[in-house]
Amino acid sequence: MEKGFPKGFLWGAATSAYQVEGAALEGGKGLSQQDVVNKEYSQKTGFADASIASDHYHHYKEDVALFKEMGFNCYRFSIGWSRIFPKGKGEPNPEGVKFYHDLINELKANGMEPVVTLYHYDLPMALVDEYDGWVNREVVKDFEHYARFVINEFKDDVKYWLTINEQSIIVQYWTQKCYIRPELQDNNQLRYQINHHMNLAHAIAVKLVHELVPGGMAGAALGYAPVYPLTSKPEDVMAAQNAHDLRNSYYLDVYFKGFYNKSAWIYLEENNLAPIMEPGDEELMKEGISDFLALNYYASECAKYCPETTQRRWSGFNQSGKKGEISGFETQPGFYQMCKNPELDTTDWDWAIDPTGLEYIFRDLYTRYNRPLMITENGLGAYDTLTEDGKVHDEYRIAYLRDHVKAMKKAIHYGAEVIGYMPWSALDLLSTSNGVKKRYGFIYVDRSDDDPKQCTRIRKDSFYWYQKVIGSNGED
Ligand code: BGP
Repeated sequence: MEKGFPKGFLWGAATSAYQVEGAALEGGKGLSQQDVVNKEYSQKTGFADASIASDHYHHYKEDVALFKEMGFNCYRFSIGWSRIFPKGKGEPNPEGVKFYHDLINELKANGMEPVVTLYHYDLPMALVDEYDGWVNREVVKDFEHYARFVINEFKDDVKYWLTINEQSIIVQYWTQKCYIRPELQDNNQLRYQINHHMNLAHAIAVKLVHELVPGGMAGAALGYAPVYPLTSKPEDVMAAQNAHDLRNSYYLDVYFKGFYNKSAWIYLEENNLAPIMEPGDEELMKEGISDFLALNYYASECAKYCPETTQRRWSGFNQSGKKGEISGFETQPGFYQMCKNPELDTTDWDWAIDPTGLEYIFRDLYTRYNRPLMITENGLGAYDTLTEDGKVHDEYRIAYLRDHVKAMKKAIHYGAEVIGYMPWSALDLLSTSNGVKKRYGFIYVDRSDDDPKQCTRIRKDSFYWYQKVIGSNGED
């Protein structure tokens, strides 16, 4: 008989501060780089920006009540650095600190374990203005000040800490995830320099959790996609391995071994992309080994051979929400070229739908790193529509999530230790690339154009489906 989900399994869902809170300049909050990046992007595309998002800042009690109704026993959210330190450093903002205490108290009172992300793309803009943010090593010191304050402040109520969200995706889409001055945008080495500073920040946060939180556990939330070879030709298989080393192991080896993946490092060095390290960095990375492996899994990827003469390019993305309109695939000359997997269907935004990939990575990663696993994001972005009877029939989302829950269960059956599932997203929120048009939530947020702050909450069909899944501990 197939082994089921363990008792006490963490069932919940995820959000991040700037994508859900709104109130971008209320309660003493300072601007974050996402407030600025999104404002510029929304002016170009007409998509919504982060100023209102889902107005969770004002609706958090209602939201937590809905999470409880779904049966959540955990909830992943992030703390907005610029809500705590409006200028990125200095003295904390009492109203911001109070907001997160109120939210955490509400969660605890309703039986939910908070799973807290320290950093989800939203660096205080003041630090960008002062020294170019993550580009400058100075940021590590300010991150430490922020992380020490937050971990200490919430240590009695928070056991699970996620340090930094999706470093791998930040490297790929750095001008979207960080505010980068136009004059710096041609210097691609900075992608990896930023990532190196984040690795130092990550290690510091893990150490702080170990120092300050009795029984606390810490790890990064990594955006992870297995890479399949386009064909079984050995050169394609090698290209897939190269892509796996540079896009996955480059991060995981730091989190679990404390050093950079060798082959990825050699490729970066040979191509003048490797970060500059200072004495003591490797020691620090070795001291910040993660306790668990938190993965954001949406899709698998595919790679093929490409000769050294090919032009380098970085990941493109699909902005239109019409299949096949992806703007290009990452190409690392002589190493790999990403491509479409002809075997898999995709979402409207060209993300390959692959539940088997989840079983595959869980089994592989548990064998390789032997740490508890959790999903901190997984979900289907779609143009949901509110029907005339006030309902949202998102059977496509139910199908996607059901297959991924089944895949997780199979991985558990084959021995992987999986401790939690927090799909993206608890409620509709601001997409990183498509405003509020691309939705992921179990709860529909109806933003009226006349009164955007209204943000009415409506239970989707997937809400009721997930309620049953949680109620039966994954058996439904
Ligand atoms: C992950 C991010 C989230 C989230 C999700 C969906 O990369 O951690 O913040 O937004 O992807 O992406 P998108 O909003 O671009 O559809």
